[in-house]
Amino acid sequence: MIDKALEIMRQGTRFLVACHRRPDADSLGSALGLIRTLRAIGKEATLFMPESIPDSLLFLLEGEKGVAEVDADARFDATFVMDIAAKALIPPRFPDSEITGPVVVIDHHHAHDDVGDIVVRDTSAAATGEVVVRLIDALGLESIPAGAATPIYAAIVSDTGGFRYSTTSPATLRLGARLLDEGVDPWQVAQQLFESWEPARLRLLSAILATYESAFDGRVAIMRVTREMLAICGANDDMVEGMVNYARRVQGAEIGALLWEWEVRDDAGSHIETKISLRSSGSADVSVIAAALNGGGHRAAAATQLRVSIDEGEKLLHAELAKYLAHRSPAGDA
Ligand SMILES: [Mn+2]
Repeated sequence: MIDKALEIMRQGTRFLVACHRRPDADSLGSALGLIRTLRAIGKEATLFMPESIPDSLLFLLEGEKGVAEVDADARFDATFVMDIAAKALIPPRFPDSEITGPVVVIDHHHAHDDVGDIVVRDTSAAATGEVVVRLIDALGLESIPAGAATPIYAAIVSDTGGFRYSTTSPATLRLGARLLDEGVDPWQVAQQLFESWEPARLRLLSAILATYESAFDGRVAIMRVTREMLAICGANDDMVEGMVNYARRVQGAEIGALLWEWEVRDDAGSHIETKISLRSSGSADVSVIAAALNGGGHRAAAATQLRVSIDEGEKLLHAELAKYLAHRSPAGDA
């Protein structure tokens, strides 16, 4: 499908580029990389940005003015959606198909459903940013277009956990080197992405770490975050992102889990549901546990959201963990 996507990029003139719902560094970085590539080949490109961007990613915009809504009479030759594996992740207020034109998905996940009219999905890529570079090369451009290198680098650094995850391939590292050759400042990106915490976030980390409990003889590390903890710390939900990874780093823990009280607002007011984020430190496949709880994800990272209290959510999680771990030896070679 990459040929079809290239044909659309070459033949069209006006494009819309969107991230997935609640954009992260890979989604936004690859969107900006693609936008600056489209402009480099003489096209018009608009960033569709219906939600707020986390503070840690604002540096990537560099003056880019996204639009929160698209005019009813706007017509695009195609709309790209970056880093999206499921229809449920299409952003809010996504325009109708007569406005968007064909929807082109650029992604690296294993798909959950058939989102998109044209799909460029490379599951060997560590990040969608890496797929964008494949498009740049396939277009025959001699170098990474101006303004594209830093967002693409941020996409890759973020999705590989700083070139640490097993998805980091020789090609990923070569691409990292190539992006530094293009002038990317690695510390600037790392500092913005990982080392610019508001004080409230550090207080929240401290509160979450204090809830740590070891379960199943240390094979599972469980932490939680409640609305009350967020309020006391002056923190918001965006700041919870990534906290589950601290559970994964406990020695002997095959699985790290974070139970998260989540406020759902709807016409009837608001109510509390429980999100459960799961991480594997290696061989455990947490997508199996998430799927048993009506969620999804990958082997290494998965999640679900249940219409239950946090205590009830913990009970349900325990029951699924018990089933899953019963079939595995603690050494993890089941
Ligand atoms: Mn990604």
